[in-house]
Amino acid sequence: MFKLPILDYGYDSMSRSISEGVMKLHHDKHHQAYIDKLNIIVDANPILQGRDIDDLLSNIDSLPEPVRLGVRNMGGGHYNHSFFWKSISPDGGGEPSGDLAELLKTKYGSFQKFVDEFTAKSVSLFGSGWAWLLSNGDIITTLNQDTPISIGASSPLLCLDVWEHAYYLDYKNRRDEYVKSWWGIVDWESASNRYTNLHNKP
Ligand code: MN3
Repeated sequence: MFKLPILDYGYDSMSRSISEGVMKLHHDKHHQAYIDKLNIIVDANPILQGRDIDDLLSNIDSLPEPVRLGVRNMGGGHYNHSFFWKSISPDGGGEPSGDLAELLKTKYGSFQKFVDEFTAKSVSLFGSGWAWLLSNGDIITTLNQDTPISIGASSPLLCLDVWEHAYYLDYKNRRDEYVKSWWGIVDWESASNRYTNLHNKP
């Protein structure tokens, strides 16, 4: 059975971008709801049992048709939110260093140009979805709870939730202000570590 990950920071520690109330609601209610619905599907389908979320989502096309959409939506919701919590930190903000900094500079010309492009894609995404930085340096968006690991994309390093539930209570319709403030809590250290670990894989 899947469980809600415990955050290693306080709900009130992101308040320069996301209020305590939204953090709590988003984690305790929205993320939990995806897990509850995923567990109902897993409970009813032995073929899904004992498998981790990466395995299920990476092999989504091989799952039985009747459960595929449920795993895609509810499993994706669990995976994406888990990744989102790891993408932010009370000590976040600033810029990456090391190899990841080099990658972004090589690919976009400068860190600021990378930020501008990620911001533009996040703000202009129509409807609900996610923006991702991948380990090849690409910026992609996914709709609803779709996830890069289901579409054979490069491993994700960082993600941003641009569903309205992520920001509406703090920013109303001003998604651009939410995205702008989010750069101040981005956990570049964990993104850099993910990038380094991928490169050092045997
Ligand atoms: Mn969300």
